[in-house]
Formats: sequence, C-alpha cells, structure tokens
Amino acid sequence: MIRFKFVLATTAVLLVALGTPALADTTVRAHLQAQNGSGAEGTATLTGTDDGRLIVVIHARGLVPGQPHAQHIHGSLGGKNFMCPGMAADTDGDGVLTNEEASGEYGTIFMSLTTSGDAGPESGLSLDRMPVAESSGRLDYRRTFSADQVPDGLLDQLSEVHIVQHGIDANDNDRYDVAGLGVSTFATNLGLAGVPEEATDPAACGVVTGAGAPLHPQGGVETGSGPEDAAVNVPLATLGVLLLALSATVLVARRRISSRVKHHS
Ligand SMILES: [Cu+2]
Repeated sequence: MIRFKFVLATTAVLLVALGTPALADTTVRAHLQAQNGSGAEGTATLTGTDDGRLIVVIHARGLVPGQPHAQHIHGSLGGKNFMCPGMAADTDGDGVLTNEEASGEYGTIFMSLTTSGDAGPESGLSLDRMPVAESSGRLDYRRTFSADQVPDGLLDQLSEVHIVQHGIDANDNDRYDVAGLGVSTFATNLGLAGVPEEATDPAACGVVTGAGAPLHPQGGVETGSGPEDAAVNVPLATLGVLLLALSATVLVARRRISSRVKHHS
C-alpha cells in the first residue's frame, strides 16, 4: 500500500510537470554593419521575456565619439519584410544615404531605444535621451523595457525586425555640424529645426538573424540548433527522465508485490 501511494505521488508529480506550459524567453541577435561608410559595427541582442518585457543590449564601436546616436527598432507588423538598405537606395546619387531614402526599406520605427522615459516612435529623434558614444567611439547600451512600453505584437515578430543606429561624421571633425551635410530635412519634417543631417543619417544597421522559436509558435518548425533550441529541449528531456523514473517505479512495485505473493503461498 505504501508503494502504491508512492506510485500515485510520482504520477501526480509527472502530471503537474506535464500540465505546466514550458515558458521560455525568446532571444534574437543582429550584427550591426556600417552604413554610409561610417566604419561602425556591433551587435544587438533582443530578448522578449515570457511576461512581455523586452531587454535590449547593444555593443557598437566606430561611432562618432562623444555624440548621441539615435537608435531604433525598425520593421513592419504587416508581414512585409523590411531590411537594411544598400547604397542603391541613394536615389539622388550624392553618396549619402538619408533616412528619407532608406525608409522605404527600413519600414517604420517600432521603438526608439532611448536611455530613459518614452520609447515610442515619437521619441525617435530625442537625442537628449539617446546613448552617447565614448571618446573611443564605443557605445554600450542596455535597457529593459516594461511590457506596457513594448508595442502590441512586437515580441511575436522579433525575428523580423532590424536595428538602426544613426549619426555619422561626414566631414570628419568628430561632431555633428551643419557644415558636414547641412540641416536634416528628416528632422525639419518632424518639426525639429537646426538638427544637422549628420545626426540623423544612418550609421549602422543589422537584420535579426538566428531567431529561436517564437514566443507564441505560429506554425512551422524552426530548424538549426541555437541556444534557444537547447532551452526548448530541456522540458522534453526532463519529461523523458520522469517517464523513465515512473516506469522503473512501477516495475519495482510489481516485483515486490509478486515476490510477496510467492512467499505467502
Ligand atoms: Cu532609425
């Protein structure tokens, strides 16, 4: 009877394990590559947590030292695939890719990766809340956005977005100035006067690659083996061990019962 209770308890543990959905964070990464010959490069890591937060980590170098760099998550929730534009998008052929020329391929701004406060598209050019590159041109950024700061649907489409950092130094004097490329028409159109074009032109862009399993699977199986695959496999491995333990327990219980029956006969 004691053994039977033990089997029952093991079964209960197993059922609890089965009934608990395997919640897993989703992490995607992007390799940031230079645009406009800025020489900038870096990595961006986006982690959507199971409770709806978004953790963004960016490590970049080669940016304009001591200057703020507007940075955004770009893309579309409509399923259209946007990407990092090449110089072919430089439609006026002046050798500089502007936001206006790039936006056809960038898509809209989902989030502004600010250092504090609002993170919506309307903060896109809030340079006073954008991270500043060190004197070496390095920029290290980390922020956890609360669930209410993350636009609806973004975490489901993390594998389809890209990251853009803005701010170049066309006349190589280590600062943004209108002597470089004049006043930003992009900023002017948003109602901001006197912002140098250098401050708004794209410096680096990276498309998310190696995306793991989506937070809420939408059909289709991701192939490849990344750390995300390993994370997903852990509950399955645990389940296997539990099943093995359960069958072993049942076997042992049966043998003891049958041996007792033999002794008594
Ligand atoms: Cu942008």
